[in-house]
Amino acid sequence: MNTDFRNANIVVLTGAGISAASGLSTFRDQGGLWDKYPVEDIASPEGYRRDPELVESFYNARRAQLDAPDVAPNTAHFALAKLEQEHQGRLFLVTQNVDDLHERAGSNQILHMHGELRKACCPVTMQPFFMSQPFAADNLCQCCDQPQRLRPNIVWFGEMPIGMGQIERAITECDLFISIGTSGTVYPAAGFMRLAKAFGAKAIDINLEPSYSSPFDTHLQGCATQQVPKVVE
Ligand code: BV8
Repeated sequence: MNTDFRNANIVVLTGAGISAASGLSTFRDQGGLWDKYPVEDIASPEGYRRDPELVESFYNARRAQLDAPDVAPNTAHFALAKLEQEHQGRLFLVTQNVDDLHERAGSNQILHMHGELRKACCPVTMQPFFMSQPFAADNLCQCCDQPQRLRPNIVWFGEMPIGMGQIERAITECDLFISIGTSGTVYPAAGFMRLAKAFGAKAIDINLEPSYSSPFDTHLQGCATQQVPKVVE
């Protein structure tokens, strides 16, 4: 890490692009998830109410993909785990991703603001917990008098992302904001860079292409597996 930032408070925001090299589809690239599935039917509470089986099959398929032998953390995930080691307590990693590749690379302090594929939650309590079996009509919660159909622990459009207070505090206190592999189209995550800059942080964007119209201080254009290790070393 550049000597200027050795003692800095750093916030890293990751999106689907950091997991692309691990074989997980992004959303809005050519052939991405939203090319194959209508987002309003899949990633919204209304879509889930309309057709829970469709939504369950979408998330069951993505959960199964996480266990595929060729899906593993890549050098960008490992570089961030190394950065966490070096920046004990001063690195805040917030991810829009619902995969577990940051964990599998060794990162510990991770906030999944859009939820996690490997977790389910009761639609009443919204309490998340790890679940290995697939989502299905007879897969019911045990916490309610009237057992409820367990739903994916995923933040859908129109639902409040997880940990917003914690995220905003970290961003307003950081000296360096690094965005990796996100198109910057989904709020509130898409507004984090502006918030960081408003509080005086430097902002770096790592992306295959410039993802935001607004001015990052630095654009490192290229694959995350190449660019992230360079920033961290
Ligand atoms: C909320 C489910 C409020 C998880 C997802 C009008 C204007 C502004 C905002 C809105 C609006 N209308 C509605 C809104 C709000 C809405 C929103 O932002 N809509 C957008 C589309 C306009 N947001 C919400 O609804 C959020 N909630 O606002 O709640 C609220 C307040 C109080 C009380 C209640 C509610 C909820 C947002 C979360 C939605 N869930 N998905 C899942 O299934 O995985 S969104 C989905 O997009 C994923 O979560 C994903 O993480 C997220 C962002 O996508 P990216 O990660 O950026 O992926 P993408 O494919 O887009 O881009 C990949 C990038 O990587 C590209 O730039 C590519 O170039 C790059 N790349 C590719 N390969 C590589 C690479 N880079 C480097 N290396 C590579 N190898």
